[in-house]
Amino acid sequence: MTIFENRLSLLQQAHQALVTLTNEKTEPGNGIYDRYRNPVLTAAHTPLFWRYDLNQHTNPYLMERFGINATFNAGAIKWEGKYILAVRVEGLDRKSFFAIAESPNGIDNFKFWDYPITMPETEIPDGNIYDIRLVAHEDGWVYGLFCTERKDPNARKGDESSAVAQCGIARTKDLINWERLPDLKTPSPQQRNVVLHPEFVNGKYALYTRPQDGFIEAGTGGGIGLGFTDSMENAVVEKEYIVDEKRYHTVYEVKNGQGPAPLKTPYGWLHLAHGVRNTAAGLRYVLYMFMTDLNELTKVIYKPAGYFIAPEGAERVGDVSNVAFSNGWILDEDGTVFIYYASSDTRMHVATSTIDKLLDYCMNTPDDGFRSATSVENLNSIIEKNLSYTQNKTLINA
Ligand code: M1P
Repeated sequence: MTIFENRLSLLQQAHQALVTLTNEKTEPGNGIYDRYRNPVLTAAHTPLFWRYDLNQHTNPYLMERFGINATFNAGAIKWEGKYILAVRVEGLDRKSFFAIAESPNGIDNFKFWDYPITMPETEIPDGNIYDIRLVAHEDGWVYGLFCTERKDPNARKGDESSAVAQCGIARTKDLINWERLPDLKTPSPQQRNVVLHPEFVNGKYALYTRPQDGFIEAGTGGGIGLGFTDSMENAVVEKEYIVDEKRYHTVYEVKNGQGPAPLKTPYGWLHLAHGVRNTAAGLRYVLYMFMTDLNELTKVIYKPAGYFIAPEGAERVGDVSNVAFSNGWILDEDGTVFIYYASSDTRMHVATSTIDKLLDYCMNTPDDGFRSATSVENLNSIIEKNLSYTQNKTLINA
């Protein structure tokens, strides 16, 4: 057996075992959602025929020719009965692109389509594209809004890292052929985490934005914004209304950003977002939830205190450690919600819940009183109820 044949056989066995691995819930969980034992996608899930030249004559050592560094921050949609992720795939060269992976059940057996998405460029080519949010809008198109990053044209000589982030827009009818539209224009010098609301609002398209002063710092940007545009073919948001602001001593005190598009429920729009705080160990990204009024989209009506999902165990370590990030979820017909989140800018996971549980979580979890004393009040109220209930039960049983 040649080196090539031996390596190919080992690689194929390992890849096949990985992509067909059955996932299972980790019990007992917190009652709000279930986490799963295995990530749903890692760099090793990408097809061997992406990473290797499989011709023995041109690649006798069966070397990687196009290494993949990470698969993370995926948009999500249910499409023709399949659970679809539009994954941010990052090569060893640091460039991200999008590729579709599909699963029959949403929790395992994700397989990449043969080719990544060929995203057309605008007149000013993108340096890097990432974090796509997929939305089936009521206008009939599936939109992909993503971050397009380009070198800052005003960077001083020698500064090779300053960049400008803006919102790129593309649309499709088949997830294969994408029409690129002009980038979103807003009053903010930079934008990331822009998400299309799935319905028209007073005949306009509504967009969640995240105004930011610099490439990293949100600065005076304030929080998750909402703006309106007449058209997506020339999307212009004149004014951004801050829906959910960053705030001192919370999990979103440095910055925050809308996750996937919100889900419509009879009680309001259900939002998943990420919040960032600073620590001695660097930035920490967690997910949190809130709800907005069905008709007044800028009005937050419920917001549980603290985080919903934080990176746990092995999730805490990766290319950018201590990060949980989500830009995709899927609501099934039976009310199951598949929450796709990435850990530490490295790999994708799923957590499952239901609309009923997420509503219960949002509507019945105490909100943040912003002081230690208010947290103790919230805790005492739970303790008092539980203890009096337990004592009453003891009396009844006596
Ligand atoms: O590295 C963590 C995340 O940082 C950015 O998110 P935000 O704009 O909120 O700071 C993004 O680059 C995101 O892709 C990344 O996961």
